[in-house]
Amino acid sequence: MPKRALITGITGQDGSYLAELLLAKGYEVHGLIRRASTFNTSRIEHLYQDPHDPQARLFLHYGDLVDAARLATLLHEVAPDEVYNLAAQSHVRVSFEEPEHTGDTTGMGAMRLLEAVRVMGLDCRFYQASSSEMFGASPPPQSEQTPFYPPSPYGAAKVYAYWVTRNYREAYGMFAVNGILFNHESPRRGETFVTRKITRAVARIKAGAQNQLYLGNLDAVRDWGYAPEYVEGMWRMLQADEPDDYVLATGQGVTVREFLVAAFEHAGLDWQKHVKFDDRYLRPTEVDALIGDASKARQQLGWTAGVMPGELARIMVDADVEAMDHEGRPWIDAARHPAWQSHGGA
Ligand code: NDP
Ligand code: GDR
Repeated sequence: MPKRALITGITGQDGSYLAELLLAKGYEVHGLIRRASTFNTSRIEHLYQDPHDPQARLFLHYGDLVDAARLATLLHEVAPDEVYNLAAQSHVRVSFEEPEHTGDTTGMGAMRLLEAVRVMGLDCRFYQASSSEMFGASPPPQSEQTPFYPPSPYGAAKVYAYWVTRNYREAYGMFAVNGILFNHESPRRGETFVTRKITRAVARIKAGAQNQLYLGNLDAVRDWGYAPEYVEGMWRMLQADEPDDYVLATGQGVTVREFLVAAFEHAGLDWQKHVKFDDRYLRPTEVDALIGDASKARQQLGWTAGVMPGELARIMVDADVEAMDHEGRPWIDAARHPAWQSHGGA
């Protein structure tokens, strides 16, 4: 019998890479998706299999982390060996605008899923997508021992989810782990996170489809790794002999400005001619520096990051330039549409 995994957030950046990884390992993969009025499965379209096909190993199910009853019925139906809780309202600045929704999905959502596993009496392993944002103002390097000081409603919700995951491990003996992941990016990164916003703008500026790029704080330091490597780390955490919590990071910190320079230079552009400041992209409280110490994951899981931030910037620019070449004018026209522009930045 193949192992069976349930992934919440399968339509997101990490969910799509994790689904790929687990399918390649022979798993049967079940994903929770939200009903939307338009298709929201573009990141996993290439993995789609007709469920009528007897060989199909990817199955999608409607549901939402705010709907506890649905989580219970779905777990009963799927009976997974491994559950990966990747779903969240994951944008830090948006969490200041939608603090209650963020708390409900990013924080309470994890508890609802853990509780559904418990009441259904399932013997399965549980991964919680915890975040370096939980460290907030605690100075780098941050490790599993660093105290949390969450600087946003998103960070506070993730701290709740972290502790409730540990509590279910300690109270009920569940194999429940926290992966405390530092920023990780890819060509599939959401367009409103700063790395992708930059690399996408570079491609559009190069193609003449855009001239200016508006950004907020360029001095923040982040530890940016490559998402496909991080989902491998998630899987390794669930294969360990004992449940435990692990930091995944590159250990290298760079400023937003340094990432920006690397991305523009890779495309032969001068960033100073195109980048402008806009205070709407500032946060009420900012995290100055996140640089992770992933020694524990290296020693106990044999996991290390291979792609460092400079190479990551080049990978992402190349992918956006290529996508721009393929998509051509209809894409440019869509991007000029006023409705798109009003949703184009966060
Ligand atoms: P994305 O924002 O790309 O994906 C989030 C996913 O969650 C999407 O599939 C989204 O669905 C889904 N989702 C949102 N709200 C709900 C809900 N109420 N019910 C069900 N599904 C929901 O995030 P990433 O892939 O980048 O990150 C994955 C997880 O890891 C997140 O929990 C994030 O907070 C955390 N994390 C991410 C890091 C990073 O650098 N990427 C670092 C540390 C932690 P839809 O497509 O319908 O919007
Ligand atoms: P972050 O990522 O908040 O670290 O959360 P984001 O890319 O949003 O911001 C990184 C840094 O860049 C600065 N910045 C801007 N950010 C955005 N989004 N847009 C801008 O225009 C801009 N200008 C400057 C920010 O102020 C910040 O300092 C990500 C998410 O994936 C979380 O879900 C995850 O938990 C953490 O990483 C680890």
